[in-house]
Amino acid sequence: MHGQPLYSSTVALEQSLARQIAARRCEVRRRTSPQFSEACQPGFFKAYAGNTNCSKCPPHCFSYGEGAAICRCETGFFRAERDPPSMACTRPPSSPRNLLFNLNDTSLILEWSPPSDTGGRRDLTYNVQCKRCGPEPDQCQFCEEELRYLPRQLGLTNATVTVMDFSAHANYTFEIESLNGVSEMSSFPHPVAIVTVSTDQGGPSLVGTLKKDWASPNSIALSWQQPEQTPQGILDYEIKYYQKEHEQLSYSSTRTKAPSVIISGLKPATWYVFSVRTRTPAGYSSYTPKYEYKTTGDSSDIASDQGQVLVIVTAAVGGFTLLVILTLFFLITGRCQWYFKAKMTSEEKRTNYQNGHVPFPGIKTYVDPDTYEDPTQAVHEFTKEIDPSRIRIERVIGAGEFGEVCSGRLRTPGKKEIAVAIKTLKGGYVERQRRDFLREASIMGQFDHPNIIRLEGVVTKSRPVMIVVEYVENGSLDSFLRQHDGHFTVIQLVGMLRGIASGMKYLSDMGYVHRDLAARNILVNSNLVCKVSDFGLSRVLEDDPEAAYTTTGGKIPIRWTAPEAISYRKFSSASDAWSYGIVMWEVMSYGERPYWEMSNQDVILSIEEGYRLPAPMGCPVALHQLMLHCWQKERSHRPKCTDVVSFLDKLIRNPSSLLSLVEDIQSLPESPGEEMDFISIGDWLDSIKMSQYKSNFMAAGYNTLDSVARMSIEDVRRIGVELIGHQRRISSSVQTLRLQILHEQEKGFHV
Ligand code: ACK
Repeated sequence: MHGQPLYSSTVALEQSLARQIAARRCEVRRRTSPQFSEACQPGFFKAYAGNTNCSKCPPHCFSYGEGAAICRCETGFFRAERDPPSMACTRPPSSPRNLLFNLNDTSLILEWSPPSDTGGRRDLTYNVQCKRCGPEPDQCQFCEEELRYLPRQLGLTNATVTVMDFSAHANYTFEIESLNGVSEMSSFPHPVAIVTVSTDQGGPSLVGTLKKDWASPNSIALSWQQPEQTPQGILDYEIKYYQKEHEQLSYSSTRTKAPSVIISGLKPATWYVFSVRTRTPAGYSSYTPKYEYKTTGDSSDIASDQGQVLVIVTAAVGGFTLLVILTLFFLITGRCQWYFKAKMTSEEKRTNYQNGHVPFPGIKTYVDPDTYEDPTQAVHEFTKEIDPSRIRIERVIGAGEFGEVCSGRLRTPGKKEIAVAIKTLKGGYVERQRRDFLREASIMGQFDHPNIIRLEGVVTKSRPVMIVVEYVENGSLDSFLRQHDGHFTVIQLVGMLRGIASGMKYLSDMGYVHRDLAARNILVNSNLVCKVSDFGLSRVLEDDPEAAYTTTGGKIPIRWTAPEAISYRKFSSASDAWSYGIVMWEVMSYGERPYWEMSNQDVILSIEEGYRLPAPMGCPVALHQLMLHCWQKERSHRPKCTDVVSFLDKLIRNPSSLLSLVEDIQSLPESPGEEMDFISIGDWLDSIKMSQYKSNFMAAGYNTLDSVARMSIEDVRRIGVELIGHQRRISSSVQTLRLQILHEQEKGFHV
């Protein structure tokens, strides 16, 4: 673990608290020490001979005789090689709990809760063992290398693993064992949780050889023969690929209905491994054997591939016109882009994918309005012009960057009048402002999803210019949650998160990267349905008061943004996943500001050092784990929106999985030691800006930090902290304190 305290409302103050602890401990040891050179009494030890003090044996250790140099561990407890003599003896953890699996078409996700007893250590890891069993229980064999595990099979630190490449019609038994630094010292078998999974999918036939048609520095085109006997018909093919040297890390996959595909977004001069399987109504086939192909390294290679591009394109599109073929040709070669930018229709622009995103055939793809030379054309294409006589403005509800935001009514002939929000462009604008204002409408107009704010239309032919969207009764999610602090059940909060994830899945499937996902940019209706809003790429960031300029010149909402997007503007659906994790945290803490009052610079440095936001008060373990998953440094390890949606669905279907709260599993060892007693409750409350409750703590008998660290949320309420926001802040700091004590315990105190 990290050698520094975890987040609290003031990390710096907590660091200073830690220093104070050490200094005070040193002083007290000096004051209370027995004669320097005396032999230690039973129950005490002195690791080094000479003028040092005798120390009390730490928990689960004993010394019977006098003059002990080390305390021995009680039966069943151990000291790992690197544990200092001052550290408590510890034991192996109990087994993982609540092991669940979720099997979908391509992967099996195993999830579990941490053991109820961590053995007093924090170096908890998990290993996965797999056996493949026949009909009889004694017909089991180890799965060997046939399966792939993400992030890995052994030494997992998070309580989840994704298993891939399993076969149809097989029974797999997975054992999850929990381990810590003393597990190997115990002669007892490692405790395991076991689950058996049947993959009873159909087994349609394999596709033929996978052939490379052409390659360029960033793309590879593949084709294959259709399976000969597929009576039920082929729904589509799934192509799995990964960079050869990253075999065990992650893979990407895409689908196509045709027996060919162009995979783009690849690195130049790099080997990739591909395999394909078919999907029929009966299920998936096995994958083909793996084929390795390399992208080309320079422009001469592309030239040699161009002829083949045309052939493939011709084959794929059949009767498409020469113009389209040439358009693709020029797009791929990068020539004459200005010409086609002006001439392309939206359908053709859909092939101009964002961030190398390869959409599934048939799924609508987002078109960047900036690819239109004349942005008004995009407005015409994606929005409906509304006659202003159909709009009745009722009242001003807020202020946007371009003008007032009003609520009102919209009449549509033959339909019921509806409530709308109307964004106006204030008078005296320049053309660039008009264009930026309407860009949001051109983006929104392409979306149609219950969790995305719906565009009704625009007014551009008269003044004021307006964007009319559905009215969402409860306004922005962040202020809504702050106003209703503590009012919702966990299931209601998870339902909101599920809606946001579903909206984000829709956006990422369309190839749209939001870049500014935050609770302030989500709107909530009267049924608590959350709708993602605020579209407009760079404009959104200019508009966002949270966005700050980075050293690379961009304006970025630091607290919500993934490290790679802050450092080198690598925005992607994976960076949106990071922001989604922050939104989860905002929701579960009822609109608390992420990283509290830490400066942006401290946030960046802390994230870089590996720190992550702790669980908000009352947060189920499963949700905090999902947040941590979204905040993985390696962006390819973060969950996809589709995984998030199905995970949240599962939680909603099994509400009992939400019962285990983070504070429940962070229990303290029996005796955390005297060390924390030397920091006053007053100092601690000052550090979290809650000094007004000092007398409440004192009156209730909480006069040491050790006793405070054992408080539950209920205790915080009971001593008279009435404001929920304050309960939450104190509870969150109690958790940090608890982690700090555990951490100090683990290190042992060396003064
Ligand atoms: O937090 P709010 O009430 O929700 O204040 C802001 C304000 O306008 C400025 O953006 C509110 N707002 C924006 N769009 C909508 C909408 N579609 N429905 C209801 N309120 C909206 C937002």
